[in-house]
Amino acid sequence: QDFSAAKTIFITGATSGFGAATARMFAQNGWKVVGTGRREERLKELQAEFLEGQIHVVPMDLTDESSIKAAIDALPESHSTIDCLFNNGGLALGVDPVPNVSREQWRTMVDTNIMGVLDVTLNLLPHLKRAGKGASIVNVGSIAARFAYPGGNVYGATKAFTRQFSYNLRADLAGGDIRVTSLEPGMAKSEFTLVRTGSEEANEKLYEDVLPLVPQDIAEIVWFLATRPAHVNINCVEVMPVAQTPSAPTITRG
Ligand code: NDP
Ligand code: 8X3
Repeated sequence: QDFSAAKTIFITGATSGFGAATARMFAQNGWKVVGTGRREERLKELQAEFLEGQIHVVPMDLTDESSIKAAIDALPESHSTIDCLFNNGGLALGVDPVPNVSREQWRTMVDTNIMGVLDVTLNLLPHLKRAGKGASIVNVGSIAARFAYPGGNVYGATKAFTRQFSYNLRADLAGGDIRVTSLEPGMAKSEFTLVRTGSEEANEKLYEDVLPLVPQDIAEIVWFLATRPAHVNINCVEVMPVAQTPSAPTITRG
């Protein structure tokens, strides 16, 4: 098959969860995909599921600017015009409230969820500009940016950064072709809680007796966003499973 006229999505965190589901959905619909993440084996598995020339994979560490630059500089010509950037890779570490926290975990969240998104965005802008009308950036925030909960401390704050950066970036790009969306999911089943807690048991417990969002739900939203007519910018999408609600702030008595 000839993919020369196909559009291309660049995905951070394509090795798991939302990123992996989005990579598959776009590839199934004829797009070319650039899949990135640290786990090379998983990237190769993803690539092998599709036709030769459709998926370009490259290991990339969001906490390392030189790794980001190297991955983007080495994009093959076939995958170097980027129609959609899915800034998805990220993580939470720790569930305990302040002060029972680890400065190292805080630093990793800031480096990954904030600096990683900034470095990828800045380095990919020329490639998005080349795509012209209809190009888009989808940044993954979280409901944790707006709804506080104990233990959400730095994770939620990094996602509040993502949300405001999305809006500010749109202001800076005004008059150009690139759209920007802040996509803010609630509870979803992926490796997120396993990474956050390091515990299979905690992971199982969180999803007990509840129907969370699944990565495919997010992939479908990214597809919708990336395929709107070029003059339409959806600023923000907040999505939760029906089992979750934006509840009232809690009150502590006594
Ligand atoms: P997963 O843990 O399943 O996937 C996270 C992805 O991020 C992996 O592909 C991982 O790749 C990548 N990643 C993490 N750290 C780095 C790094 N240093 N360098 C490169 N890639 C990295 O979780 P989700 O799919 O759920 O998470 C995707 C995004 O969605 C995250 O930003 C998360 O904060 C956000 N989110 C998740 C929600 C949920 O309930 N699941 C709800 C709201 C938002 P690798 O380890 O191979 O590097
Ligand atoms: C993940 C959603 O509420 O578990 O971003 O932190 S939450």
